[in-house]
Amino acid sequence: FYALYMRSSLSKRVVTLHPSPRVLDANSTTAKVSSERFWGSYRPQVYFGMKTRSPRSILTGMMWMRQFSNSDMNLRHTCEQGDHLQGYGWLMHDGLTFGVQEIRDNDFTLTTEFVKRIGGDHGGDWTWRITAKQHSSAPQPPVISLMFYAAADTQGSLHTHMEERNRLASITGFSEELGNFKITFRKPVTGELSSPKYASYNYLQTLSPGLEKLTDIVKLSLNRRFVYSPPSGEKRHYIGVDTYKPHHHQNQQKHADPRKEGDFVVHQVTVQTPFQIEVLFESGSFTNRPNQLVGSIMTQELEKRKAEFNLKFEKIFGLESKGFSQTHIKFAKAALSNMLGGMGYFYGESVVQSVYNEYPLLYPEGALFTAVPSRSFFPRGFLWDEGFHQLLLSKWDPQLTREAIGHWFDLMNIEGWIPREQILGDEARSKVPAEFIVQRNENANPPTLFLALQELIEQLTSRSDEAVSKPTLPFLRRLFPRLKTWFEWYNTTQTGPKPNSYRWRGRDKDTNLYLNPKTLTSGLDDYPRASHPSADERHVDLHCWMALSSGIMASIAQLLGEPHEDYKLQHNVLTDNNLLDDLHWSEQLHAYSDYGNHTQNVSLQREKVYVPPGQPRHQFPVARLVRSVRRAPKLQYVNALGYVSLFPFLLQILQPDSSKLEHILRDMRDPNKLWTPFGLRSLSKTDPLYMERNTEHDPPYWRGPVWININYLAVRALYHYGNTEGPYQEKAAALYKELRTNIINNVYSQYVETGYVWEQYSDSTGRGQGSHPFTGWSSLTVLMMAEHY
Ligand code: 6A9
Repeated sequence: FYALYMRSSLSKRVVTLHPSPRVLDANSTTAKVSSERFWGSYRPQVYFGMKTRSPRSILTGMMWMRQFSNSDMNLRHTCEQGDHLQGYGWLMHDGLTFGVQEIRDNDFTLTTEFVKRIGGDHGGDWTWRITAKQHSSAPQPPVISLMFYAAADTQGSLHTHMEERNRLASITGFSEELGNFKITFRKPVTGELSSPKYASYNYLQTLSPGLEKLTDIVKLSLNRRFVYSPPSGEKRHYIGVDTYKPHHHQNQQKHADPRKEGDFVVHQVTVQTPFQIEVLFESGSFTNRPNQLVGSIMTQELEKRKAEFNLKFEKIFGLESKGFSQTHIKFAKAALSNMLGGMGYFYGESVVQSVYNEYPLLYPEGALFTAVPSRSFFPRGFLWDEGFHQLLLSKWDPQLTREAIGHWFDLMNIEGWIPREQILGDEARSKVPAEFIVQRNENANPPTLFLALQELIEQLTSRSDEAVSKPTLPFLRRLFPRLKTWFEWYNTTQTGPKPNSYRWRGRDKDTNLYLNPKTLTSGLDDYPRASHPSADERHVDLHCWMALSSGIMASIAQLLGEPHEDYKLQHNVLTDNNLLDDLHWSEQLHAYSDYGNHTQNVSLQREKVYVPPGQPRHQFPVARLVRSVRRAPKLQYVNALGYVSLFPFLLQILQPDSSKLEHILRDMRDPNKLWTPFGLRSLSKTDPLYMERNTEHDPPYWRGPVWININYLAVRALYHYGNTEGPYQEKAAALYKELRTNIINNVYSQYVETGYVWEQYSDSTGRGQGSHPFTGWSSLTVLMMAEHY
């Protein structure tokens, strides 16, 4: 009985939240407490949409499609790489009051702008302005349908108000947090002062069975029976949302979960370019507004915000005074703005598992205010990405950083674990394949939030604008109990076999299938580690993360007047260069290295296997790749040269006079090893696994390509060693200039050429590859331009 009891109570631990007071008050994101940040473009997964920072917000958004084109189904809504847009993203966004986005579709460009106006008790008003212009290459001005929508997430109500037969002129509504509100759809015009353009109107009013279904509902309701007949042109049938209840509706109702249903209203306007349309949201409790935020008033407001944005950008990053060209500055503004415009507010439950659970469990519901790596491919929170994001965002708006970090720490469980990938809510879950959803509580991810905290502390002493950094101290005080537990979690669950060594848990187990079993938890996925995962391993990158973290723990504890000696002591031990050399310096490689049960003599071999009946393609022998091990593994250094071997340098653990720096700087600058004209490649050209795929279906990822987060750390470390007295100072300073220039030039020219910032860059051609737009850590290029480290 006791064993059973223990088991069931242990099995609940993984889903039990940490008991200390939350970093953020439960009402911290409400309109009352934080009206300026209530509404925002907190839906990074759609091209254009806004919501409030509430668990069940009213959602607003826009879809669009081109009429009379050859390809029928070009409905755009969620950001999809498959849409093959020429580019899209925020060109300006202050993370607070306004944003300007440009979306380049095939024959036309949509500019989507918003401005907020605070007033009343519910977060105030906002206005959207959509401007459409055809490209000069377009054979004739395209006819486009914009579909504006509002959707209630299980609570709140929406009512339609018609003008003429089928023009939805406005929506009035009510929700718990917004109170009464009104959304008005203005008619399309060519310019601010011109009269309305010819347009056709449609609308749809229905119930949505879940927020992840909005695109499908619109698609299923489309009908070709409508006629577009401009005064001076031919009549043509166009596609519109049908005003009648769509047929599928009854079917869907049968399976619908009434707890997830919500009102869903769509206003479609079909009009030829060029045009401009405004949509207004007016809050019922905002009773003394001076005027409506439309037309010339909207233009004035936009101009004012743009000017303020430009001033603030120059004040913080100083790119003009550094002599960057206007196009470079435009790029940097877009990179920052898209990270700001990529802030999301997510709400829901993770799916988690510990060794004590037979099946995954649902984590308690929670909120996450976070930046995302990529609006298209992974629009959700990733733990170690966020530390890098906040390095940039904290320069712009430290309050935003404090709130993001606060949210992450409030998701910590009683053990001190924070799930690595946050897939919260149905909308987020619908984008992730099943095998990636479950998060396991033995798995870590680099504690990069310490980097962001380090920046916040530095601002306390150096920042001239004291009002901005002052709230950091009380913030740290509230954070501290959780921070201690988080640090302790790493320090106890990720220890290695020798004293003061560390080991990532959660490596791939099925070693036959992979050339090298992956270590997703380290963040460096397929970067080569010991060929045979075992408890004998020790990982040099994790050692360095812990060395860094213990130091920042010591600083924060000291700042708060808390006991800090133990952290300091641990920091001294972990940064002891002799210990580091004992644990991780490989004389054979002349570089720092992981250690473990390892052999280099592995390869993927094509093997015929018999697939048992019941499996797809059974009874036919099929060929697949299986790992063959030609020499037995033994305990030894892994000897892979690449990002992992640089960590003692990257995180500045090495003393400036360490003779190891000589080897590191030489390997970095060697074009046959790590140096490329586009930044440092992740794995040396000389490594046997360089650009090797891990399985038939798994191309190389961290085995050659250039990644900007690690390159940022490298540039920053070079800056440090280049400004610190020592035998390698000059060498570091020279490399700093070269590496910085290479990275900036390549990320910039790829942006100009392709329209996007990318997840990684080819080490042989510099071409952007992987997911795009990727304005997560690749946007750290801005900090390299500004030389803010
Ligand atoms: C796969 C695909 C529609 C991988 O940037 C986020 C992470 C990094 O933290 C990590 O270091 N990326 C890097 O190695 C992307 C991870 C994407 C996993 C989701 C599902 C969705 O299909």
